Parts: sequence; structure tokens; C-alpha cells
Amino acid sequence: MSEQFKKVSIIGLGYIGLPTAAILASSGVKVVGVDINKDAVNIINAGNVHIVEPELDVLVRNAVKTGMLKATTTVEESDVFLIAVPTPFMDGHKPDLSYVKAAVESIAPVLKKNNLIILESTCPVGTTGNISRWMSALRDDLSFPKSSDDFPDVNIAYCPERVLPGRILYELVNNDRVIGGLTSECSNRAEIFYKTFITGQCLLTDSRTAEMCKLTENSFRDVNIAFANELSLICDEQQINVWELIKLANHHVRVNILNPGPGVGGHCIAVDPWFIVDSAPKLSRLIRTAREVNDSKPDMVINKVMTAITELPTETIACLGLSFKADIDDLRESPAVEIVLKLATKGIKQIFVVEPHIKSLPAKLAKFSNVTLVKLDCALSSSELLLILVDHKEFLNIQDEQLAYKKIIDTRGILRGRSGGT
Ligand code: SAJ
Repeated sequence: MSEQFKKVSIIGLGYIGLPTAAILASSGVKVVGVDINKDAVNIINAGNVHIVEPELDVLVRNAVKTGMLKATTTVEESDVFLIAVPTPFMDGHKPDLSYVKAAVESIAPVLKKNNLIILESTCPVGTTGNISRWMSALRDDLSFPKSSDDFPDVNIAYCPERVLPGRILYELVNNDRVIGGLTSECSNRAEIFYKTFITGQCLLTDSRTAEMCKLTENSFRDVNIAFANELSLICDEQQINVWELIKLANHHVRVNILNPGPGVGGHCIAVDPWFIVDSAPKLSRLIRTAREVNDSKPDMVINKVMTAITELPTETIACLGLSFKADIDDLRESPAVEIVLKLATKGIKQIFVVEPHIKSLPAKLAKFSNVTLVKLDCALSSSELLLILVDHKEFLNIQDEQLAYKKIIDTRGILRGRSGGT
């Protein structure tokens, strides 16, 4: 590790902060992980993890055991402060920067000359500049970057995380990083920091372009998923198998349509495009419409189930999957949860839920007497309608005989030729 950066504090120990802390610690840097969640701090200090991500548990256990990683609720002096806190949206899809502001306020008292602050949270354009202004107001004894040719006491850069849940440890090290410093010196110092633990390229730019780049990447994906989702609705009405259609169209060398599904979940793609819409409401018509198309998909699935259910003698349905995508345990903003919740309120007699990655139903579903978490075999043998909401690998081997005499609504296309699409 470079002499400059012997100790790093990571503010926010979630899906990005904790893996980053563990990787840095295992590359020989002293890491202090800071989180307001006392339970998470205790779990980590005991060498365990509070989130599920392949191989993260082993990495954290070793980092804690060797003393290179510790978790705490209070920020301490460091060389680098890396902010990885959530940036959800509030009513009206306006970005909520309160966690970023709270992180800045917690760092300010311990900040020293030559420190480097890096923001990784997804943020609206201009947030990195705001951090400099907020810090200036809190610490008038230090200088912060104001214009691109400054040489301030403290450097500040934006470097968005780009890792995919389920592949975080691999992508953290191997992905290219976009680094936008408030000055060139800020970018250069951030590059030196990242080069100590990543093998991907560091692409240097200014902070506003880097902020927009992150929003653009996730909006690009949202718009493309919306195209697939819209196609699935059109195909449903016109009795065309959307999966076969996409497979054929994708044989064109310049066409690459994504997969339709029950909607877009997670805390990134369903959120970040709104930051662009909020900043340029009149110009971002396509981005807004894509959000609306994807957000409307769960209700389309529900309508389909409610139509199908009228023909079921005992009204027993099996919902396969609750997480927001395959092979993870993350239920945040999951369209599958939204669909099961809405179905539960519609008085359906029995809803069997299969989610191999959880041990009990989330409270908002557990309170319904008509919703039960069961194993796959039980759900398949006891239900009349099969609603596939997530393409977990556990569901890919369902046998034809287990589908006999069932109505099937396959929102993920895992049964392809065997079902009628979404
Ligand atoms: N989905 C579809 N059809 C598809 C692909 C995805 O319906 O063809 C759905 C998924 O089921 C899920 C949602 O979209 O509900 C989002 O899943 P995802 O795998 O596309 O993305 P995330 O949210 O897990 O991670 C994204 C990634 N961004 C991009 O691929 C541009 C990741 O690289 C980012 O780091 C992450 O957002 C983030 O933190 O911003």
C-alpha cells in the first residue's frame, strides 16, 4: 500500500462498503468500518456478516481475525474516508441526500490536512461539489477544492461503485472505475488509492461527468429492460411467445434485447434514473417512461393471476421467488414481494411462497394467514397455479411431470417452450 494511505475509513457497511472494507483489509490496509447500525457493527466485529454475498463471510472473518478490519459506530482519524451510504429517493422521486450529509458531518471533526475523501454512493450531479462546500462550512481551518486548479488541504473525488450483487467481490477488483475529482490532483490521488486494490482501468474525468456516468449506466439498463417488458405485454396481447421472439431477434448482429420480468427491483436501477428525471424533467422523457413501464409491470402480472384464478377450483397458487433477482437473498424493492403482497390482500385462499434464500417470510407477508413459506416440492405438489417470479437456479430443474395440470405464469421465461410466456 502506498505510504499515503495507511488507514482507510469506510462510512456505511452495506452491500458496497463491507465488501470494499474486506478487500482493502485483506490487501494489507488498516480499515475502520463505520456504520450507524450497532447490530451490524457487532456482527462484523464477531467475524460474521449481516448481508449475503458469495465468499464475503470468509473474507470478513479473516480480516477481523488478523486485526486489519474493525467496525465501529464513530468515525476516527484516517488517511482516506470512503463514503458508501444509501441515497434513496423521497416523495416525488427527489433524491434523499441526508445519509451523505450525515456522513460528511461525522467525518468533519476528525479531518486533517492531506486527507482524501471519496464518495461512492450514487448521487445527483453536483453532490461532490456540495461535499466540498459542506466541509468548508464545518472546517474553516482547512481548505477544500473550489475550482479545478486549486491545491487544497483536503482532496475530494467521486468514484461510483459499479458492482453487480452476486458478483461483488470479483467485480470490485476487476471492473474499470470512473474517477471524477474536483481537481486533477483529487483524481490523481484517488487513482493511486484504487490502483492499490483494483486491477481494472481507472478512467479519470471531472466529478460532474463521473456522477452523470453512474446515473447513465443504470438508466441505460432500465430503458433496455423497459423495452423488453413492453414487448412482453404486446406479445401477450398478440399471442406471441416473447421469449422465442427475443431469441430470434437477438440473432441479428446489432440487436441485443434484454429479458422481460415481473418488474425492476433492487435499490439501484429502480431508483437512479429518477435522479436524472428530477434534474431535467422536461428533457428526460424516455428515461421517465421507462421507469413507468417497469413500475407498471407488477400490476400487469397481478391482473394476469386474477384472471387465471377464476378457473381454479381451490384457489391455491405457488409463487416461486421473492428476491429482486436470481440467486441472491436481497428483497429490497423486489417486484416479487410487491406482487405476493398485493395478491395476499385480494383474498386468494392459499399462496405458497418458495424462496430458498430466506428462513422466514418478511413481516409484511408473514402477517397474512393465506401466505405460507414452503419448500419447492411442497409448493409444486399442492398448487393449481404456478407463478414464477425469480429465476433462481433451484427452479431451473423443475420436471415436466411437476407441471402437469397446472396453470403457469412464468414471468422470467425459465420454462420457455413449456409455458406461455409472461
Ligand atoms: N432485470 C430484468 N431483465 C433483465 C435484467 C435485469 O428484468 O434483462 C431486472 C432484475 O431482475 C432486477 C433488476 O432488473 O429486478 C436489476 O437487476 P440488474 O442485474 O440489472 O442490476 P442490479 O440492480 O443488481 O445492479 C445494477 C448494475 N448496473 C448495471 O448493470 C448498469 C450494477 O453494475 C450496479 O453497480 C448496480 O446496479 C448499482 O449498485 O448501481
